[in-house]
Amino acid sequence: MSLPGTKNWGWGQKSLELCKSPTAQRWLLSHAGTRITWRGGESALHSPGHSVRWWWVWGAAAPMAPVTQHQIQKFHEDGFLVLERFFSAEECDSMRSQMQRIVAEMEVPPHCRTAFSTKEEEQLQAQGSSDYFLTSGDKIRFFFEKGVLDEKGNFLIPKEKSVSKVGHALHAYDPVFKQITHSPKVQELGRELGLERPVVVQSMYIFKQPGIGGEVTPHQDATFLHTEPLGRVLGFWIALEDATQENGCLWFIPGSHTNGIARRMVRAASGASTCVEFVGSEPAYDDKQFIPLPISKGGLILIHGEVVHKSELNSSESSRHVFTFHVMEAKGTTWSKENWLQPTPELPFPSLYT
Ligand SMILES: O=C(O)CCC(=O)C(=O)O
Repeated sequence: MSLPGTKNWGWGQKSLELCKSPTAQRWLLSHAGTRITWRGGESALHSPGHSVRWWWVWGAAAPMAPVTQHQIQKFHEDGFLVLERFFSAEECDSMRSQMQRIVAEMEVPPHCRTAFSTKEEEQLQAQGSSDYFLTSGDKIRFFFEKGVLDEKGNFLIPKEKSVSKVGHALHAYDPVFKQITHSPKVQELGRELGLERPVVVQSMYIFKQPGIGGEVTPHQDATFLHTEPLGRVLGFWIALEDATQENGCLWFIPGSHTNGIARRMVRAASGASTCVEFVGSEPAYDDKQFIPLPISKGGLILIHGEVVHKSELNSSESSRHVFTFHVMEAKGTTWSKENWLQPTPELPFPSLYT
C-alpha cells in the first residue's frame, strides 16, 4: 500500500506510512523505537474483510528520545544508567551470529594465546608482557579464559568455549559491530547526553563463558583509559543475552564516580620487564557497597569512566555475551600518551557521529 509522499516507506527512512490503530502503535513503539509525530493529512481506508478500521497517516516519524532528562540526572548522580530494551532481539542476535562467524574463522598463533585477566599481577604478566595485547587497539584479536590452554598454547577445550573476549576494534573493522556502534539511536543518545565530539576509542565482545567466565575485579575504566581532564570517558555495555546475578551481571558502587581515580595503568618505560605498570592501587572495597544490575537481552548500561564496577565469576551454565564500546568526548580533552591504547595512523579514533 502506498500513499502520496510515502515512497520512502521503511524503518529508519524519512517518511513513514503508519497504521494508527493502538495495536500497531504499540508495536511500532516497541519494535521500531519511534515516536510518531503526525504531520500532513489523514486518509481513512476501509479494508473489507478486516474487522477494524485502519487509519493511515503519512508524514515524518521522529526518533523517540532514547533517554529522559530524569534518567540523565540519575546517570550523573549514580555514575551508571540502565536503559532496558535499547536494542532489539534481532540486533542482539545479529551480533551474536556475527561473532560466531568471527570465532569460527579465528586463527591465533599459539605463542599469542594469552589468558585475559583483570587481577593486577596476572595482568602485568599476561598482558603487560604481550605485544599481542598492546597492539590490539586497531585490530580484532582474541583473548582466552584462564586454564583453557596448555603450556604450549594448545586448546584444552573447544576453542569457541575458551574465548574470554575479542577486542579492540570491532567498531571499526566489522560491519555488524560498526553499524551498531554508529546506529542512529546511539548517536541520538550521545547528543542527549550533551556529547559534542565523541570518538570511539575501543570495543570488546565479552563472552563470560558458562562455568569459567572469569571475574572482572573492581575497577574504574579511567584506570585504563585516562584523559585530562577526567570525566570524559563513557562506556556503552550492551547485553546480548539476559545478564543475571548467576551468570555474572555488572555490579556498581553508586556515586563512586565523583572522587577521581585510585590507580592508573600506564605504558612502562622501555627496558622494563613488563610493557605496562600500575601507578596507585585499588582500595579494598566492601562488597556491601556494590549493587547488582541484572538486565535483559537488548538492554544498555551506560558506564561513567570513573564509577567503580565489577562482575563475578560465571559459575552458571548460561553464557553472558555482551558487546561494549567506550567513547571519549574529544572536545577540550587530551588522551593520555601513557595509556596502553593509542590511536594509530591506520585507525585514528573515529567520530561516533557519522
Ligand atoms: O562485562 C564485564 O563483565 C565487565 C565489563 C567492564 O567492566 C567494562 O567494560 O568496563
